[in-house]
Amino acid sequence: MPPGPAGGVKTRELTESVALGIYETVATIVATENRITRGLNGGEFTMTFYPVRGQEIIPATVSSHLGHDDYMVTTYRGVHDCIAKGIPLTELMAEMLGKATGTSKGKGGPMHLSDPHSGLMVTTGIVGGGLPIAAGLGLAAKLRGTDQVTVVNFGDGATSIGAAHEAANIAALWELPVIFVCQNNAYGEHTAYSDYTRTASLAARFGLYGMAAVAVDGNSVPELYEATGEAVERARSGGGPTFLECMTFRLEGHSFGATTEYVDAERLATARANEPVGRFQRWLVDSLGVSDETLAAIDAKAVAAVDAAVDAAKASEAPDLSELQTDIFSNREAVPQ
Ligand SMILES: Cc1ncc(C[n+]2csc(CCOP(=O)(O)OP(=O)(O)O)c2C)c(N)n1
Ligand SMILES: [Mg+2]
Repeated sequence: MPPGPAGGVKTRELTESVALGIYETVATIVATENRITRGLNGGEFTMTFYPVRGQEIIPATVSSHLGHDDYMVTTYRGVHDCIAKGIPLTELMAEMLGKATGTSKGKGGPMHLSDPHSGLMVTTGIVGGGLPIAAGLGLAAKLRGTDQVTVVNFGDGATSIGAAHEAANIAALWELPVIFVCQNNAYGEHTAYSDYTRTASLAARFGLYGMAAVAVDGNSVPELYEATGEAVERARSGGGPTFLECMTFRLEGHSFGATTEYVDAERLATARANEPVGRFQRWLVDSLGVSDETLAAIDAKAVAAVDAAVDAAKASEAPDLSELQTDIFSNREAVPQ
């Protein structure tokens, strides 16, 4: 990627047009999850899938401050991040369905999405593995002298992994342009937050490395918009990293088809009543005067785009067998055949 200005700097005012842009991304995320769920439930296709319900607005909002040249790193629970960063839907769906027209010719699949063209650099299934990669991307941008920002998304559980702390420490020390976005959904797989740590505040814990760190309501677009805007501005202007603990709740099981009987029923009911997409819609209507018809039109457009992307992906071929060992090693000669 050539060095140069990222070009995504926006004003921090959450205007109607910015808010509706965020809503378009949210609607696409919702339509994608609904379409995948329908396809999996009906046996139309198979894939591993990690629901993102409850976390939709976090990347949609942070990405409204980013440009194409900025980087993002995410996890297996990352379809919302991939969409928000701008991976073209047709290539995204083709990759998730293992087709040759996918971002990695169908060889990465839903757990290993990568599309450097849109800045979504890596998706990893190694919990906590994204943070050191993000620190490396941040260091690269700093050494090249660009103003590119790297956003790394990870779960609350990842903060119990050593690599996360190594990355946070070095990012703070070297003032790297990295934003650590912890999507705290209150669970690490089937383990509740309070069953794996006594840390009351992850923001407070990571702030001790010497970087700006704040907990935000991960279900509030205005709050996220302000916090993520400040973090992007700081990183872009050489002010170093930020840790954002975005508080939310996982509304589905850990993975597609998994049950939630271990989740506290009262907390789940409260979280469902406060779920971020409906809350954002109400805010758009009540605070900005956006009409229900406008939102419905955005929803319909998103559904049509996702349906078309899935249709195109389904019509694509699977990768040819000859592709099995291509694009894997940078120096294939050095690999024993
Ligand atoms: C290094 C490593 N350890 C364990 C696992 C198994 N594992 C998969 S998902 C998960 C939970 C991670 O929780 P969190 O970071 O909160 O992310 P969430 O699934 O809630 O998005 C674990 C432990 C893994 N993939 N990688
Ligand atoms: Mg979690």
